[in-house]
Amino acid sequence: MRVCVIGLGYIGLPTAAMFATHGYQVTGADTSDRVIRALCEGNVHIREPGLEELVRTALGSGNLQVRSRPQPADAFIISVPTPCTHSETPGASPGKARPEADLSCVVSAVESIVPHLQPGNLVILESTVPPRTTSDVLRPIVERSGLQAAAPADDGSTTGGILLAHCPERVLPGRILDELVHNDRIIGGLTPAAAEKARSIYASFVEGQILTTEATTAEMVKLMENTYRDINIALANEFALVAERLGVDVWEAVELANRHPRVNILKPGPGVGGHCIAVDPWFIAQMAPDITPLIQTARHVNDGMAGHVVDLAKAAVAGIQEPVIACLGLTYKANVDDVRESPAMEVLRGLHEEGFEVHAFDPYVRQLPVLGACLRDSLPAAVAGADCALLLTDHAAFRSLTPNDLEGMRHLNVVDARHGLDALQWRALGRGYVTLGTGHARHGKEADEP
Ligand code: SAJ
Repeated sequence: MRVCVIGLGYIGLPTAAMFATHGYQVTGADTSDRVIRALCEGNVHIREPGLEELVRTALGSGNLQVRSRPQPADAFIISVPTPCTHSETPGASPGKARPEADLSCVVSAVESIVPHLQPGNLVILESTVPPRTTSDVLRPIVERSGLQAAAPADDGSTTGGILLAHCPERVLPGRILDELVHNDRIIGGLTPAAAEKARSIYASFVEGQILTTEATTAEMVKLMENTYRDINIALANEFALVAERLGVDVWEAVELANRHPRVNILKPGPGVGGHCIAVDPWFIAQMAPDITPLIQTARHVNDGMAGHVVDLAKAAVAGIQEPVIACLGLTYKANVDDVRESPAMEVLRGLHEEGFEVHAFDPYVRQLPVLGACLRDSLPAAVAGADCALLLTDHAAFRSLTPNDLEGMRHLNVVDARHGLDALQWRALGRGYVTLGTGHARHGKEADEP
């Protein structure tokens, strides 16, 4: 059976490689020349544990081919980005302040397969989309092929029409290969026959349960999962702000509260990044803006945390002439190389707007998409002459930092926005150490000589 995966990004590439190493003839298509060139040379453009080996095995076996255009196949899997459109983005509805899904990549990916569609083909959308996208946006495009996407296959036959399904990816960056195999999978078919056909191909490598439903429910399930997490992170962030005001250590309080058997409060931090959790709640809100105040408020609470971290850094360098701030960690979470929607970028922007000189270092980042900060290639270079070190991402490499690692600083002030450092060790210094969500942050501090 031939599978064509459109979009060779964080999800599409591992998925293509999985099918190719489980007996399918796979074409991976991507519009980016850079991606195709890298893969043709055997290089994997995404850092993810185990992915390079898997892709090389798939390419080496001849079961995975990469192309700049889709090829005829029995099953097409669409795995392209669905970012948010903001009101200022070209094409966004005028006067809309609320972000909405930008479906342009999904639309052009589906349009690109229409000329190849044959009766009985399966089309699966993996990209995260607003509810009803499969039925209201994809179906009419697929039917431009002259084939029906809904009716003929209800009796279980695959002749006559196109089988259309939504099968949202649910894997965690950093654990993608493991979760692709072991997580339960939700498949929503436009018809039961479409869901069944999609189930049969994922069953080649999925060891978790495969649960079938209809397409709009599957779209909603995916969005509900990430919205649930966003709202719970917002709650943790709000607790952190209250704790600062009241002189409580939120980290200790959360740990104690989580001893309750039915409580699991998440971690406060500088905000929520990545291409999923910071975006997906808006896809629900856009379908029902008048009845989703909780979802929208949570988004605003999480987005507001970057500004709060800027204020903590500002307090830490108060009184210092022409202060320099060294930002450590730029990716949206620990131990990944992804800066999409990273709250660290908002912090850099905010510090720059406040007029601070900003140096930045992240072991996973070689280019800075934000103007106004200077990317350094090592920790010592980033902290040299700085008046405040601001931990924005708790990469493993940063968690064991000691004051000795920061000895090049002009003033030894440390703001830990992740609770990533060993608080006991740093607090024992009795100077210059502030953690987000603690009473220590409330008071700010005097700048100390190292
Ligand atoms: N974060 C916190 N506090 C926490 C947990 C996370 O501030 O307690 C922040 C992280 O630092 C990061 C952001 O939230 O900036 C998101 O990180 P994450 O690890 O929670 O999630 P993602 O975006 O890497 O992956 C999520 C996952 N969804 C859920 O856990 C419900 C993953 O399973 C999805 O497949 C993925 O979104 C996706 O593609 O939708």
